[in-house]
Amino acid sequence: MMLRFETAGESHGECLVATLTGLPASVPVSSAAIDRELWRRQQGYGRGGRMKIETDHAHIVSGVRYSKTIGSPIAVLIENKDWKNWVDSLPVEGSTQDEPKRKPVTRPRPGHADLAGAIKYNFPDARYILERASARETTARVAIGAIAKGFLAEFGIGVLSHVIQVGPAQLGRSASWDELVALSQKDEVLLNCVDPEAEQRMKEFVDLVYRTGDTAGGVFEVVAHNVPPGLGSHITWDSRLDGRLAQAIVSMQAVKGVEIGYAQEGAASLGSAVQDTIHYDREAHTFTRGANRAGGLEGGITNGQDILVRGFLKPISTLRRPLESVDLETREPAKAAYERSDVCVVPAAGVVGEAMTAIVLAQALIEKFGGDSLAETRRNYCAYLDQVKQF
Ligand code: EPS
Repeated sequence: MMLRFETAGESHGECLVATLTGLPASVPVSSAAIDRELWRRQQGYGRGGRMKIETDHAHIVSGVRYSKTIGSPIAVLIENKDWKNWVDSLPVEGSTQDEPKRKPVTRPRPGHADLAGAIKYNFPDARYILERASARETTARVAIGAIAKGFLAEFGIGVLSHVIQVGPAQLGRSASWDELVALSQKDEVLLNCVDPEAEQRMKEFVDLVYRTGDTAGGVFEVVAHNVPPGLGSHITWDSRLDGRLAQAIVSMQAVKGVEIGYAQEGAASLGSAVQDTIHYDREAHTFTRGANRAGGLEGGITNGQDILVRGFLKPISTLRRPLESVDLETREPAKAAYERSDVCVVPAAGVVGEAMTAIVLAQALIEKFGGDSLAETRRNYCAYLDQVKQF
């Protein structure tokens, strides 16, 4: 992979860290633009108490000078304001004398990484597992995704998201790119749905699950607009871009499924109704398609239509009315642990989905066009677009 990113950090540790290696030099980077994405990720109806503590800010410490990349690895730090409440129980150094200050989690939550992680890492309780498994980590992904978005914007490519389902409440229609742009510019985010009536139904469902001590899942859709044809490849399993996008989306906390285009609907339909027919516009000298049910990808290659990727989130596993579990110390039945939690995070997950999609597209773009400077990448990109025009 020519463009690589990595994150470090735990939910209640000092900070989150993210690095991005392999972006060409001279790509504009704005910490205000990154902070705007971090803010978007913190929004949404159904978020819990933690978001009242945090105001996420990207502190860029390397790889950027005078607001442009210099080709070296970029490192970003994001402070956990909550850390001050955890310094004593999660110290970096210390001895067993400090043990009483620990906050063990001995009643694993069904659906969380708690039990599987504790068994695997041989910890007597799940504290260290949940600290890293927590969706707090997605803050770092969004910071890197914002930089990837800035890079893609240099090629006219945009990546945005919206919520199409919360619990049983569905949007039930597609959204235009302009609607998504307008949504992304709002300064108040409810459920990040383009339709006020559907959003109201989603809100009512969140209210209902909140009242009953339960949680809500849902579906977000990421749309990548103005993507050139030809990213990704059919030639090997791991160069297929649909597979790479699916991995990126399913790697997100609480995401249990992914769909590219109208996959679910397609599986229940006839082939003649599913494929996007091919046409040719002689005046514009370009191929057109009858629809975009394939979600912009055929054979693992972008076909020039909008990329549509949906992430399916299970309801959050931390419940105010906890489920049956077992105490790891006593092995007796016990209710699962509860400290505090969100009730619905589908809008936030959409923003994370945008970040993951932007990173995968930036990787595919750099693989295809290379370049150590933005000018070189752009030259290669434009030459390819000329070739496509002449095809
Ligand atoms: C999370 C638990 C909650 C969430 C957290 C994800 O955190 P806390 O345990 O501090 O209340 O709010 O999400 C974030 C902190 C975030 O920034 O999105 C979990 O266990 O996954």
